[in-house]
Amino acid sequence: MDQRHHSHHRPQHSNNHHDNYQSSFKRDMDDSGGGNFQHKRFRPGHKHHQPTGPSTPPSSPPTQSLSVQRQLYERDFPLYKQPVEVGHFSLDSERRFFNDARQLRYYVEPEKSCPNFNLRDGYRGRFVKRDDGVKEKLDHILRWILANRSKLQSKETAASSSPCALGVDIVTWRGHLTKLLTTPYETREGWLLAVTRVGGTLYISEVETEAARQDRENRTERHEEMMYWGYKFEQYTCADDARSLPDPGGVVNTNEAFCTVVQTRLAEHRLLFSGEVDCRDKDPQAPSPPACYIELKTSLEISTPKQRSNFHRFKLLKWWAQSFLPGVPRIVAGFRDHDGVVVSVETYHISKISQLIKNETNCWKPTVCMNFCCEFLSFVKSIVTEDNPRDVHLFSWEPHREVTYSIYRDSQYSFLPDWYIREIHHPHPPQT
Ligand code: 0WD
Ligand code: CA
Repeated sequence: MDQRHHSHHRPQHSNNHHDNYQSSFKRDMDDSGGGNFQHKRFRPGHKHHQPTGPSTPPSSPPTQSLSVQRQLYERDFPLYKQPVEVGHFSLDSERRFFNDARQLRYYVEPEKSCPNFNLRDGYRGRFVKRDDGVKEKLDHILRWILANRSKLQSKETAASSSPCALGVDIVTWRGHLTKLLTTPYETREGWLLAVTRVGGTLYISEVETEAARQDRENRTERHEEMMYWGYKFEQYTCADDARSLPDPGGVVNTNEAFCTVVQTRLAEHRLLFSGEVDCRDKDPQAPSPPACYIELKTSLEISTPKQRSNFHRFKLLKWWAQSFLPGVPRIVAGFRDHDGVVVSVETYHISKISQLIKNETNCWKPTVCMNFCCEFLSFVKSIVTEDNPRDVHLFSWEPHREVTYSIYRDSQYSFLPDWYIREIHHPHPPQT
């Protein structure tokens, strides 16, 4: 077992995680007449010892694009602090926000290992689907921030009298970070990420690509139904409280959600993000969140070596990235046949996934995912220096390309609502 992957979440004290740093920033101009730092920075493949501190000194001119090539990110696993749950919220059947855990559900292990859940049941008559044409952007997270500002004003922030009002560098959805982690291995779907700096914090919110919009508007009936299957599996395995049982006869409403809000650090980037959590361990003795949380998945049953290999190379990458980020330790997967009948249920421990995929040729590496994400965040910090809610830097990536960006003011891309900007500029209300 690779020890580094055992200690994912633990701060690494021994060697500087910036050792062995190879820059993948790329300028669109010649590296002529640059200072010492630039010279090192842009020599491809050159290793150097970067001093600790900000990765982009103010003297360094902003770079124009960021390479996504895997080999640039094959270095030591970066520091990723154990994610801490700083709060949570719920969205009800009408998508209303509540600053509590009313939507948290409890995992109930299926009676048999071969449970025979029919995931098609209820699709026609007991399904309320969220309108995915409505773009909520970061609104729910922003609501949570306003309701919980005192919890964010950490001792650390107060002591350092940081100019950064929230005490974090990045605010985003976990799903956006998942996309960043998997980018070096993604060959099909690009992304657009809008970034705005306010009070020293960078807010990152996804913009739907034109291709994604077309896919969404042209889904087949079969695809629409299959999207329901995952939610139906949740209903078969989750109860509303620790003492009750699942109710497969109820309505599936995908407006409902329970989201955890976690704080962590990736190298020098202090992150605050939220992610939807399917359920928790119902044992009251279970470890505290996020360690008691369980991610639920469904996937086509694996019948051939080729299918197993593809599952390891593509699906486990996404599953690992999504749960690793918030520190969710387990995934329970329901394997189904083509008719939507679950034929087996298996548990995956996140900490064991890198071991599971080791013998796969051409496989993904956790360190590449994390180093790319880290470098993307450094890239964004170096470019988005204006602190203005009206400004958006739109970072754009398509498979086989580099990450590039464009700049907008008062455009369709502005995403921080007035109610948030007004409140966040007020002095932080005294704690009661
Ligand atoms: O409007 C949008 N485009 C977005 C909405 C973008 C990002 C997030 N969201 C909302 C989702 O509606 C959901 O409430 O944020 C919450 C989830 O955020 P996340 O955890 O950062 O997203 P992700 O990790 O991609 O998805 C987690 C789960 C999914 O589980 P699976 O096992 O399929 O990965 O959130 C659900 C889904 O169950 N989910 C959604 N539910 C309704 N509408 C959506 C969506 N658009 N996206 C993910
Ligand atoms: Ca899930």
